[in-house]
Formats: sequence, C-alpha cells, structure tokens
Amino acid sequence: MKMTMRWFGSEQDHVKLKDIRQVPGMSGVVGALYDVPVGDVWPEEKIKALMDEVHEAGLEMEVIESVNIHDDIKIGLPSRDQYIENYKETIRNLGKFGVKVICYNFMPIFDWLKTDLHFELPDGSFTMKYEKAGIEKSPQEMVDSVLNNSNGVILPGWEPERLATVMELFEAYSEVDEAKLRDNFKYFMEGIMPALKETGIKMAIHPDDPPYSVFGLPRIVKNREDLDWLMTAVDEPENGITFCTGSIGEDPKNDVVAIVGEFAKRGRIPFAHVRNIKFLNETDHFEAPHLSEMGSLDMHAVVKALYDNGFDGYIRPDHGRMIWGEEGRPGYGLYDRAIGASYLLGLWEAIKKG
Ligand SMILES: [Mn+2]
Repeated sequence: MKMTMRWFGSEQDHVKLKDIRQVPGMSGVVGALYDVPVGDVWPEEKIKALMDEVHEAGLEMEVIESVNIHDDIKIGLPSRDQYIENYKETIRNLGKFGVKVICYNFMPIFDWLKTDLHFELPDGSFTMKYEKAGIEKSPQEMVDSVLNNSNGVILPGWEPERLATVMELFEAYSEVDEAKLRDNFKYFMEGIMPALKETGIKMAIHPDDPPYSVFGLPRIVKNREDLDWLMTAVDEPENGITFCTGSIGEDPKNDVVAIVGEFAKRGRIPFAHVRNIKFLNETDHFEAPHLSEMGSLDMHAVVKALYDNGFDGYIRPDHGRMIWGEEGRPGYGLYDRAIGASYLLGLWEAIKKG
C-alpha cells in the first residue's frame, strides 16, 4: 500500500510539494496536466516536466487523476475512434514515465456535485455539503451557483469552457440511456486495452458522485451491481476501480465495507479514495473528518476490508476540511488531509500488526 495526496500543480495548487513531502508516510502525489484540452494527447515533454518537478521534491507520481474522457466517447459519436486513439497515445506516453494507474470517471456532463463548498461545522472548520434539494433546480442554475461559490477556483471536471456549453451537451446526451452508456464504456475499455497491456497501466474508474441519476442523465457507477457489470464486461485486471468510500457511501443502501472487500478480493481496486461522510438525513450529508466517530462510515472496517483482501494499491485521503485558517481549493487543504492520511496509516499499521 502506498499513501498519496492529490496535487494540482505549482500553478494552481496553494499546497507546495515540499509541504506534502513532510507529511509522514507520504509516498507521492496524484497529479495531472491541467492545460491539455479534454481529448487531446498528453505531450511527452509536458509529462516529463511535471514528473521531474515531483521527483525533485522527493516524491513519486505513479497515479494520474484524471485523464478525462471526451464526451464524444461517452455519447458514442463516430468521432470517438479518434479520441480513443488519442487516449491510447496518452497511456503510452504516461507509461514511459512510470505511471501505474489512471483514475477517470464516466459521468455525463457533470463531475462530482456538492451544493455548499464552505459549510461551517460547529468547531469552526469548513467542509463541503450536499443537499439533494439543492440540485433540484435547472442545470444552468446549478452551474451558476457552483461557479459563484467557488471563489474563482476551477474545480476538477468543471472547466469553464465545458460549463459554457452545458445546454448543448444535454441535447447531445438526450439519446443516451444507461444501456447505451454501458455499451460506450465497453467500447472504450476494449479499445484502449492494447495500450494498457503494453504499458502495464491500470485504469481505475471513479464512482458517480452522487451515486444516482441527476438531471435525468444516466449514471452507471452507482452501486455493487454496477461495479460488477463494469468489471465483468471487460474482465481484465487493467479494468479496475478507484474505490471512493465517500461517493459509494452517499447512498445509504450501499454496504461500503462489503463492496470494498469484494472488489479488493477480486483484485480490481488499484486505487482507493478513503474519506468519511456524515448523513444529515436520508439524502443529505457533509464531508466529515476521517475519524470513524465523526462520520457515518466505519473507517476501521473499510481499511480492514482492504487489508484482509490483499489490497496492494494506492490510497489517498480524498477530501479534507479547511482548518487552522487555511484558504484554498475547497476539499484540498493540506492540514486536514495530512491528519486524514496519518489516521489511515495508523489504522493500517494497527491492523497489520494486530
Ligand atoms: Mn473520490
């Protein structure tokens, strides 16, 4: 198991590599190129420059999050074949620099959704909150509210150029139901498989957040049955999961511990996002500190399920609160994620030695 922390690059991230290095037990960062348009090939020289910067700071970068999937692939347009070729080229380029895992998602239009990025907890810290009623407005209103709440910070998956065309995208997805989206996933995964076999890179699909349909759009990574379909449809170890406890856990019907244990045992979890959430009621939650007693998920049971089932991948403490006056990208402060990482490493050590 290797502990990692997401890093958005020296241009965009207020957290410095040298500070990440000082977090005990941190093997490396989970990074990405943020200036390559979705669908384009990631140029070798840009990958090299980023990799060199990370290595010079004494850290690794064996996980990429994310190489985003062009909408034409998810919609199933004829142009998808070129985008799949480009994706294979990106895989090969990343393989040259020691990348082992690529995290991605297959959500139409929207990446993750929260309704409050600065929700104050009683202890004075700030976290992200999700209220289902908050997304029961028009897509355009939702987009505007997220943009206005984010203090000018661009959230992953929320690139302004995509948001500007959100209504056109809705039109393009009007013929895509869950069955079609599944077909398009299979076509994509089978298409890139030769490049994965060549490089040894594993793809790791991130669950939908929230794990149910929003705005009538199809979603295919919501629960155990969905994960089973995805893993069986292309039954290769290179077709894996980014197991995100927070996303899967947002549906109270999902048994997070049982699901994580099953897919770890099947050898299909190369990467895990481990964070806690606290339910406010059946549909709403906020992102709680990692500690089990602070949230609704049993973090000890999650880590034990990973350990007991032979998990040998990368973990990152997904999101964290903003504490001690830190300001920056919501969910991605240094301090609370460092606390989360230390806690998870402590659980791991205790389980291993116990
Ligand atoms: Mn996640």
